[in-house]
Amino acid sequence: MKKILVIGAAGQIGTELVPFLRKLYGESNVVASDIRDDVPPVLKDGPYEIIDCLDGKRLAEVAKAHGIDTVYNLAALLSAVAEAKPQLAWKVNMGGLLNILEVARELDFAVFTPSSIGAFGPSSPKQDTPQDTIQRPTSIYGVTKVAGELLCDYYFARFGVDTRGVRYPGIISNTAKPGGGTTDYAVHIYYDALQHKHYTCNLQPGTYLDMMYMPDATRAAVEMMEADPDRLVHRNCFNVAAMSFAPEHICAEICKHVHGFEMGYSIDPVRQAIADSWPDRMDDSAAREEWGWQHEYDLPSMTKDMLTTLKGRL
Ligand code: AKB
Repeated sequence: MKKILVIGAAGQIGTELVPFLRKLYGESNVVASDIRDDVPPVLKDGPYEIIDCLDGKRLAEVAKAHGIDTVYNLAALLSAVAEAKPQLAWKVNMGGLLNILEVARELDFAVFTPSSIGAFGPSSPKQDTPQDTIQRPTSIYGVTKVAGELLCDYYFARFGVDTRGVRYPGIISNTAKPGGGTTDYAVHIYYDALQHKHYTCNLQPGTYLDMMYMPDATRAAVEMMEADPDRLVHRNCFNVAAMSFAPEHICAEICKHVHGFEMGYSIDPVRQAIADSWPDRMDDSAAREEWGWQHEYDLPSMTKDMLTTLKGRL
């Protein structure tokens, strides 16, 4: 049985990944952790520890105490907030990762670290962005994501640490709201549609981005960590895709369910510049070939599920 530690568990992905992992592997086998104690109560349905990813000593103590063999490293600043605090973004995204890899080398555990569509830049092909292509991101978030992919590859090649990861699109979910990303609008729009019948979008019409519904995102992480290592040519940077749309398309889909819903625009120049530098649509055939990745949700099925779930909750 696996013994898993999730670092940075109180964010958008962690609050859904932790219950998903506990269902699969057993409540007591999944330790959730974050830098603070006031976290969503669901994280405390099983073991919970306070860990600052910049404190390697504490991380090693917790990993030893629980006999951890797999770490999901979710501690990171997202793209828009990273642009406001580039030095802190480097410190957390790279410093945290380096600490985790060092402890993994010492204690021999596997590490999942998400990369992102942010690892691409304006000189990467925008359509069907290949698995292996030019990566010259122009945001600090993207710089940390490319460097993180390379660092994880290095720790595998040099020290044999079982490092793995996927390049996530924007993730849409209905439990914890995302904090400080460029793709956040595609979450907030559902809340505002139900609560106000109006949404002000901070990206321009025609801004295509890859997106994925949370149930696909959590399953991708687990399937990646369970994949047969002998089949993996790439390890730390699999493109995973599910749907690609622009703001007007998600608006039109919501309009089918929420009578009278309207969307206006007030463009955030920082987010717009980041979005313009990212792919419109990634090619994820390597993930499909090497470990059988398949998405389940598209824009219509996700929208139906998001609205039904949120209606019950709001
Ligand atoms: C962000 O917008 O920063 C993230 C991402 C795509 O990595 N959601």
